[in-house]
Amino acid sequence: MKTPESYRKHLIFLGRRNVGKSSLFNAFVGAKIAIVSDHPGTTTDPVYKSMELAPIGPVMLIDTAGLDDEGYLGTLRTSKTNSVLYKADVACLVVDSKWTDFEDRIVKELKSKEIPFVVALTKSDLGKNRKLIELVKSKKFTYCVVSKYDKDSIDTLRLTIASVIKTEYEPPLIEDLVDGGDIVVLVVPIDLGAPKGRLIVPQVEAIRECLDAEAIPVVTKERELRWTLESLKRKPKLVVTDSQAVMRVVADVPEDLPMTTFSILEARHKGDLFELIKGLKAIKELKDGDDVLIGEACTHRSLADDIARVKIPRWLTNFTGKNVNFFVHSGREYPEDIKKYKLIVHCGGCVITRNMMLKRIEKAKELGIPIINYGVIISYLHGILDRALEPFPEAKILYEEIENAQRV
Ligand SMILES: Nc1nc2c(ncn2[C@@H]2O[C@H](COP(=O)(O)OP(=O)(O)OP(=O)(O)O)[C@@H](O)[C@H]2O)c(=O)[nH]1
Ligand code: SF4
Ligand SMILES: [Mg+2]
Repeated sequence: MKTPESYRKHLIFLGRRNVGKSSLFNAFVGAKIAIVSDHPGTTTDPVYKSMELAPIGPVMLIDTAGLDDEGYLGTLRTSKTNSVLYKADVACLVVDSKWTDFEDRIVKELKSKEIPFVVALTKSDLGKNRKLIELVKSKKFTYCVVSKYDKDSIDTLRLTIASVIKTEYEPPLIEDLVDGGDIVVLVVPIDLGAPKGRLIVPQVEAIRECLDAEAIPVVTKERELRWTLESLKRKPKLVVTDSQAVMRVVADVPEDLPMTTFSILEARHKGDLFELIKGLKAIKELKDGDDVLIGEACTHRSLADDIARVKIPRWLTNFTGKNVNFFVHSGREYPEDIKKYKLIVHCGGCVITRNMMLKRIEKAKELGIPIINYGVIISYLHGILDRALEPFPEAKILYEEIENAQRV
């Protein structure tokens, strides 16, 4: 249960109202978490439940409101369901007695978002889905015939869903950059923004991956960094710092010692480092009055000198000299309408899955909106991105090409 949400596969139950989504959700969980009733429109907001689901592993199950809901409230519910789609690694499209335009529309949406899905033909105990089975077969969809009263059918559905989940290569955070015996210095500021009594996800992950690689992680605050480096008998392989302390750290790390930031490691681990570097092209093209979206994947308490609301706008304004409008969006649901933005600056997305982050990047790419992450932009605006990209030579070449092209 302690697996962070960002490591869980997200399984979403979708379908029209009253088809039996919440019943299947509860059957998977093995408890009455979501309200079930014969009244259409019972589920209004997405319902989440994290659990271990063999053979998939840690999952986040998401029950949703019916997608055929009408009226103002209905539109609100369906738009919430739509925004949850960005989280899905896999979907279970629940259908009871008939296949309608709504199912076609949902399938189209799932395909366009490349979300694998299984059609659950439910309420089989009522014996009414024979024709539906033929139809779904003819459409060549992966399907399962189920009933909430038949435990075996629920087990088959679970295995079928597991079989369609994509298992893609996920670049590690740091493990492939270090070897056994290497010393890695991790710089972790403990300032007002640090959570009480613990470290944040990328810091914990980096420590764990170093240990997995049999490397030696040395954790220090930025103020003690110089002294830490002087105390080490062997030269470290790499220094990794929190982006916000990067200027101070650069000053204390000798030129011949490679360094980078947690956010740049996250850009590769959670997203697409190349795409997030390409977005830099937009910075010098910003004009007065342009809109810039600052996206954060969680709603944390904002501080007086908040990175999204104060620091990035200040640094970007100083760098460009332009009067740009900044909009901050925080939270796991991503805004549907991002067309107006000339640039998106996104956080490292440590609390969301790689798949969710890639979807955010993909959406920006589709609309032709450049996107950068905090780590890339902070190092860039402080003139040290070439240094921070040292562990990633190909990314560094791409960055140099962008810089050279803009110089011409
Ligand atoms: N016979 C039978 N009835 C079922 C089955 N699954 C669900 N139902 C019934 O269908 C009705 C709707 O079930 P829900 O699980 O609330 O459906 P839902 O899709 O979540 O509905 P909304 O939240 O309103 O969109 C309830 O009366 C359930 O008892 C099933 O496998 N067999
Ligand atoms: S703002 Fe982004 S990077 Fe920062 S803690 Fe939240 S999800 Fe993680
Ligand atoms: Mg429901």
